[in-house]
Amino acid sequence: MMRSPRTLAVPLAIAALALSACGNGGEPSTDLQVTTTEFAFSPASWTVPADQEISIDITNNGTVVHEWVLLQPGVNITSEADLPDTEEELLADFVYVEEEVDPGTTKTLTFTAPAAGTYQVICAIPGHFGGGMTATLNVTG
Ligand SMILES: [Cu+2]
Repeated sequence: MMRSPRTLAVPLAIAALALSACGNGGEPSTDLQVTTTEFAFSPASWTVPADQEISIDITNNGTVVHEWVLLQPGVNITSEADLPDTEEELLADFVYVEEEVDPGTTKTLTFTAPAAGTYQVICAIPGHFGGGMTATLNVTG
């Protein structure tokens, strides 16, 4: 027996509500969004499939420049003191991919998702991690 369109409509509506309420709702997606403010990412977690091309629209609703910085596999910081002193060391040893966005603007960052795992996202502008700008990228295998 085929399901009638009517019986499908309710589960689909519930799924759509869940997606709009919590970013990508824990389901892997290659098309992400984030809003930055002082001092938070919203949402603060995303789920993507491993090794796929990912696109994230980063909208800065704050009043100062913010960054979306995906840290390298195995790198987790608990305070800004864990970050190196130079931009060169930061890029070489900590950053997987990053984008910087001016207030009131949106940029789209594309990158290839790393292997399955849990990765930290931060804003590396001084004072912002300490203010609360940390988030999680979950990569599913
Ligand atoms: Cu910031």
